[in-house]
Amino acid sequence: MKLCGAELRFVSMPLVTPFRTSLGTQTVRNALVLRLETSQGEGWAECVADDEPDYSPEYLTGAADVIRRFFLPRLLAMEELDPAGVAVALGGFRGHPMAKSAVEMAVLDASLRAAGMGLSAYLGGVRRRVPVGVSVGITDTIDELLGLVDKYLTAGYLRIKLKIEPGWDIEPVRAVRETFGPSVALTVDANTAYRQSDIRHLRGLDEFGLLLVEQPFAPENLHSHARLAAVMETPICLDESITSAHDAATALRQGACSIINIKPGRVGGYLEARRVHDVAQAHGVPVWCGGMLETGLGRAANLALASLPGFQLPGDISATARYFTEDITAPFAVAEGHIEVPAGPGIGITPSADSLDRLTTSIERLTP
Ligand code: SMG
Ligand code: MG
Repeated sequence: MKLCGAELRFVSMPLVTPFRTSLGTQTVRNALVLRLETSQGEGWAECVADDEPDYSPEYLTGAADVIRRFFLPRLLAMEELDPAGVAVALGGFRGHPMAKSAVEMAVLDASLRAAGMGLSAYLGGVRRRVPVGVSVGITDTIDELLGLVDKYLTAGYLRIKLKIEPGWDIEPVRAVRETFGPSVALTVDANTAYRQSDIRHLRGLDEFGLLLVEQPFAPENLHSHARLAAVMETPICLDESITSAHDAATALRQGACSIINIKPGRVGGYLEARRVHDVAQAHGVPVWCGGMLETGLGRAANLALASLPGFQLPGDISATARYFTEDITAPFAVAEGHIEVPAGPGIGITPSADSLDRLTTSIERLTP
């Protein structure tokens, strides 16, 4: 396969409600959509970087820049391009996993579309539909939080994840537990908001029977996660800390986590995500698919990833309507707590031209 050209597009999608985490409040999802033109047809992808470098060091316009300035010129110069070759060709460029993941995803889509194979089958998926959960942001009041959780449980979500930060942890978790009972699968995600000196406080979460506590400490701080894991009954799950299969092996060896949140963008692509899954499987550790408020493109590909056997917990792959009134693709809906894995070739979905045009704020074309 030869790469012939590319189109980089920014789209802007307002959120149905603001999404607040310990990192800040988001009211719009600006996304970078990539369309590759190859000798065998086109491939689509999105880059999941945020506007600002807060969740990770990457940010959206920076990702677009590294893609246009370094990644695409290198790939456009290659005679033979295949999905596994993308990470190899871009290996000399350090960092930028979300930008690399977007490029690899578009090459995967083009190549699998040409081969008539779906991403789930290619990765080794074993499920036609996957169990899903929902991530609930920090709210102004406990009442507001209870209203949201009630709405999502009624919609059928199989797991509720509460965003926490110092000052918004024990009380909201207690209120949700007391209101909805012990059978609700409940987790919390701190997005690195705590310090090692908070270990005693965090142990206070043990009484609520949570499935896991996600990323309480800084990404590079495996040591504090291991200290917490040693004294807490609730399993520790890492998100921001795991940027490769190698990281996953290191974290597991150090006892820093016993569950892993896999996000393809964070680890540099779907192929590395598969390797993180394999490392976890080899350790008998469950994984689940994280979310970055993806458009339908990333949502489709994440559903394929979550169809692998090691994805044993519901993912942050919610219905389109949880975030957007209009998406660039057809919407995904939840039925009985599950979303169907797209069955078509490649990532199994393409943008709808009308919606894509309506939501696009800028377009740029690249040729050899
Ligand atoms: O796509 O449903 C989604 C978002 C899920 O909470 C979610 N993602 O740390 O797991 C996480 C966050 C990262 C994005 S908000 C900064
Ligand atoms: Mg997280």
